[in-house]
This record gives sequence, structure tokens and C-alpha cells, in this order.
Amino acid sequence: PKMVQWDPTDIKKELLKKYPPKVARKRAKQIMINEATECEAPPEIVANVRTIPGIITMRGCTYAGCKGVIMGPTRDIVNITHGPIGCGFYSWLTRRNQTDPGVDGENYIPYCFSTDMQDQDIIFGGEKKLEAAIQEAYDLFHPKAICIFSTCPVGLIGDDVHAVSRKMKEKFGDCNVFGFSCEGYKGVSQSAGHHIANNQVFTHLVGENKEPKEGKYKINLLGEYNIGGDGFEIDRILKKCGITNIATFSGNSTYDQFASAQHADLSCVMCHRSINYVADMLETKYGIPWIKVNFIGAKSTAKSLRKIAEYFNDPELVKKVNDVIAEEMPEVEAAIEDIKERTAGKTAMLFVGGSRAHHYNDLFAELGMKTISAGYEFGHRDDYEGRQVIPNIKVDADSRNIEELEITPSPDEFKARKTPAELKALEDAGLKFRHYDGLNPDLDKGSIIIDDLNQYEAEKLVELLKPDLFCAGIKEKFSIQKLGIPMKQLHSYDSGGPYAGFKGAINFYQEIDRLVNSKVWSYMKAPWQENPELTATFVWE
Ligand code: CFN
Ligand code: HCA
Repeated sequence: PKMVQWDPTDIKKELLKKYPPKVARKRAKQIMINEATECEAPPEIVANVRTIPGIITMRGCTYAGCKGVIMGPTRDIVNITHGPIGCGFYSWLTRRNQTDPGVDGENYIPYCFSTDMQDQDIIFGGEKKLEAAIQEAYDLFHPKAICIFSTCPVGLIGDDVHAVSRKMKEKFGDCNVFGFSCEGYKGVSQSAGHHIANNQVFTHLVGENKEPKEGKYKINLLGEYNIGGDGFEIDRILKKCGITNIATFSGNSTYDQFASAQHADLSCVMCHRSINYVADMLETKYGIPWIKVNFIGAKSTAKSLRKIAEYFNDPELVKKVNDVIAEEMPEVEAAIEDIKERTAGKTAMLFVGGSRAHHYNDLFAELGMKTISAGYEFGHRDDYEGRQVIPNIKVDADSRNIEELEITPSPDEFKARKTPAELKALEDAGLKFRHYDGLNPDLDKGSIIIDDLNQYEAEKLVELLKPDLFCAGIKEKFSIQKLGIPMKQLHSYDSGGPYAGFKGAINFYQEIDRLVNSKVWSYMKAPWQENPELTATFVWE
């Protein structure tokens, strides 16, 4: 394997060198040399703060987090974007969240619904147009629910999507209509949109179906969005183990799944960042506890299944889970054996939203690859540190005011920062401390952790550390490939997947082997690297 000689502190200095002093000072707090270990408190990283204007961030907007991420993958709700057509169009099917409606199931995923706001709607208000759009969707499809998503101009001109939704819901009587104040500018990233979506779906939908659900071991799978069919593979494994998945939030999900989530015995949280609010609300309101799981990586999948079995504490389930693992693992191990000698020692950089940088680190570890630098676009400190403090979150009915979670490196430090009176008030409100894995404790010491990586730093990092593989999204894809480094999209999986579960892990190993061992990248040279700049004189005649 290739030996890379570098001092992470020098790399950090290099990354900051070009910035004006004020920008450098701010960015310095979001770039960290990892020192975390399982037992030590990790150093603080600044996360979930506004991107400095002028910097080309990798982040998306609050509308994207609400409409695209959380509500988008549900197949039988008509999702109407109230806004200019671009917002609806660009959030339409690019995330590769797959659906299988079965023989007669409804599926509105192939449709893009929008009010197509025009100048006159901005000037005179768009509520009438929204009302007409809801009516049209109802007349055409008679869906169980219609959801309305606010884009930036809606908040700026003051259209009341909630009032319009209430009016239409009352008028129809047999269709649940509700809105989301998820204007793009509302938060510093997608993350605020997750929170808004979680609150509304819990307020307007969860618990609606009172009919009990059958199953011996009933779980909800929270934070799994069926990208590239991941959810199908996880469902296959759960079914094989005899575990009933009542509701997935929200890959290939239906209205009825959300409405029945309160019938589960346990919530299993896959992407904590995007759905922890629902996990917590299910616990508070219905007493359903939650555990953190990760189905990315074969070992992580086995560990997660055992964790679920442990919760139910039934020897029959424990045996079944162990049998399934024993049946699935040989194929995985054979694939690793074949591939690992070609991938071991290679280096990767992972920069994805709010949980995958962490989850995919497990898959690369199975291939013997080392993550030398990683970070989230919009993760909070709990996602980095793997611990969090949850004071009771208070929001109004329409989720317009959101109090973010307060995060500290350790419960003790959190307590030390509060006055006794503040602490008492929080404890009365049901203060809870949780522990789970995070990015920092899972990465090696000395790896470089960067929050909200931007275009400039991405290219600089690649230039300085020359990784064997760079993982991020579509905006980064081509600029990285042009530097001669293979690039794998960990959002959409390019055209691949599933990568979750046992079969998914094998798919991933093969894909990574193909990428990091292809000779083609070493032939990549940009035209200006080969040929001197052309000069021309423009003559005006
Ligand atoms: S599917 Fe998830 S796993 S939901 Fe979240 S934090 Fe995004 S859309 Mo892109 S791939 Fe990414 Fe995560 Fe959770 Fe996806 S890492 S950025 S908002 N994400
Ligand atoms: C989003 C969706 C996104 C974008 C992916 C990308 C996704 O943030 O709105 O930049 O390639 O996974 O589709 O994260």
C-alpha cells in the first residue's frame, strides 16, 4: 500500500492560507484534527452554523430537507410545491429514492406537482392558485393526503399555506391536507427542513390508524430512504428474521405506515440526523423506545440485527437472527477475500450530508481502506461526537418556531453549564441523555474532520493528500474527476445500489474495487495541463 506522509496540522494551515483573516478564523473552528477515542471526550467542532457568504457550500436548503428528503419518498401522498417551478423540478426524482407500489398500490413519485408561481402571484398573493392546485390534485387522484411545501417566496410574501390546507381538508372530508413552512432560507441547511417535516408528520399523521398491526416483533425503521433500493434489501433481511417493519420513515412508505407507527414496539434509527425528532416524539407520546442501528456494512448489519434481537430478549428471535447472519455472511466474506487484497491500504475521503460519512466509514473499513478526511454538510455536533443532550423541544402547532437541540461533549459538562434552576426546569420537562456512535470516535486519530466542506477546500484537499477515492455528491463529482481522482456519489450512488445490508455490501465492494483499481484516472489531464494557453487578438473591423 501507498504510504502518505503528511502532518494534519500543516494540511489545516494550507487549507486556510488563502482566506482573508476573518474567514480563516471562522473556518478554523470547523476543521479539526481528530483526537477522539472511544473513552475520551472529543474536541469541539463548530457545526450547524451559517455558511460564510461567498463560499461555495455543498449544502442544500430547508425546502430540500423537508420536501425532498423526509416527505419525498412516501409514494401515496400528493406533494405539491408551492413556488416557482424550478424548486419542484430540481427536487424531482434526483435522489433515487425507489418505490414499489405492488400490483394496485398508488404511486405519485413519477409526478412533479407545483403551483408554478409567477410574477403576478408574488405581487397579488398565491393562495388562490394554491387552493386551485389542491382541488385539481384531489379531483384527479383522490389521494389519502395532499402535502403543501413552501418555497422561499411563499414566506416572503406571506401566503398562509396552513390556512389554505385546513380549509381544503375540511371541504374534502376524506383527504388529509396539511402544509409545511419549510421555506428554503429558513435554516442554515437541509437540517431545519428535516425538523419541520418530522414535526408536521407527527402532528398531522402519526397515530391516525387505530387498528392494531399484527407481528411478533414490531419495529419502525426510522431514517431509511430507500436510495438505490437500500430499503428493499433491509426489508428482505428483516422479513427473513421474522421482524415486522410497521413503518419506514420514509423510503417506499405509505400514508398508512406513518399513520400506524404508534403500533410498533421499538423504533430503530438509521439516519439519526434526519429523524431523531420523530424517534423522540414516538417515545414521549407512545412510550416506544428507540435504538440506533446501521445497515451500511455487513458487520454493522449483523450488529444491528443482534441489537434488535437483544431488545426483544426472546431466545427464538436471537437464534433466528444468528441463523440469518450465518447464512448471509459466507457470500460476503468470499467477496471481501477476493477484493480486499486490491483495496487494502487505499485512502478515501467522505463528505456527505449528515450521517453517511460516518456509516460508509464502516463499509470502507471492511475493505481495509482508510478514511483520511471526512465530514458532514449539515450534521450537528451530536453527529460528530456521538452523544447528545435532549431538552424537551417546544414547537407551535405549525412548526414555525423551532428550538434546536442543545449539544455538549458530555452530559456532565452540559450540567455544569446550567444553573441549578435551569437544570431543574429541564429535568422537570423530561431531560434525557443519549449515547450512540459518532463520526469522530469512529475515525482514526489524526484524520481531518471538516464541517461544511466547500468547493475550494475540496480541491485543495485532493491536491494535498491525493486520496484514492473521493465520495460526495453531484456538485462535487466532475470537479474531482477532472483532478484525476475517482469519485463515488454517496447520495444517489450514481446509478448503483443497493449498498445496505449483506447483498448491498457485496455490490459496494465490487464497485469500489472497480473504481480504485481502474487505470483510467491516471491518464486524466485537463487540456490546460497539456497545452499552453491559447492567445488571440480580437480585431474590430
Ligand atoms: S438519504 Fe439521508 S442519510 S436523510 Fe440526509 S442525513 Fe441527505 S439526501 Mo443526500 S444522501 Fe445524505 Fe444523509 Fe440522513 Fe441523503 S448523508 S445529504 S439530508 N442524506
Ligand atoms: C439534497 C438532496 C441530496 C443532494 C445530493 C447531491 C440527495 O440535499 O437536497 O448533492 O448529489 O441526496 O439527493 O442530498
